[in-house]
Parts: sequence; structure tokens; C-alpha cells
Amino acid sequence: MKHKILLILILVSIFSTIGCTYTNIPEPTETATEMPTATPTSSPTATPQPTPKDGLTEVTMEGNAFVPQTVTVFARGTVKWTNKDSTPHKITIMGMVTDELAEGDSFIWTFNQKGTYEYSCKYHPDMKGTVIVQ
Ligand SMILES: [Cu+2]
Repeated sequence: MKHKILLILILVSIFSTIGCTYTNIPEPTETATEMPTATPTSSPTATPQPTPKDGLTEVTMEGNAFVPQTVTVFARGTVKWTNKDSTPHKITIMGMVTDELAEGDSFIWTFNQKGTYEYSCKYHPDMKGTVIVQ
């Protein structure tokens, strides 16, 4: 009878030891390979914002178009339009109309107020441009 109790005690201690051993087994750590590797996202390719310019920004009239069509300037920035076409143009902007600009002629305007200024050619209504003043 004493032997049986001793045996039970031994068995209990063995099982509890095993149990302890099991609980001591560390949890499997998440392997890095299972984690989805975040691919580095390239810098946002939103519409490139033109850098506002100080001073003089040049626009040409070429092939019955304003080049570049949109320019961005800081307040008090100046835009100079030069006609490179053999065709004359007249710029309509802010309710004004320039003199006729023959080939090689220029028109210069300084923008003091922030805003977006749409303009066009009086002779060619489809010939449009924008000045953004920041
Ligand atoms: Cu024109």
C-alpha cells in the first residue's frame, strides 16, 4: 500500500514536471518570412506641381499655343509672353486685350494678386493659357 502511494506520488511529480516542461516551451515566434514584406512605395506620383517662380517667367506663343500652357508664379511675379509665330496674336487677360503681338513681340505683366488667371488669344479662342499666382 505504501509502495502504491509512493508510486502515485512519483508519477504525479513526473507528470507535473512534463507539464511544466510543456508550458516552458516558448511559443513559436512568428517568422519574418511569413510577414508580408511591405514593398517600398515610391514617392507619390501625383500631378507634378510646378515650382512657383520668382522674377520673370517666360511663355512663348508657338504653333498657335501658349508654351507652357500653365505657369505658376509667386505674387509680384512677372510673366513675359513672346510671340514666336509668324501669325500675330493678341492676349486677352483679366478683361484687358494687349496690342497685336507680331512675331518677336513681347508682352510683360506683373501679377500682384494671388489667384488663377485664365487667358486666351483674341484671334484664336482655342489658344488658352493659365497663370497661377501663389
Ligand atoms: Cu493667337
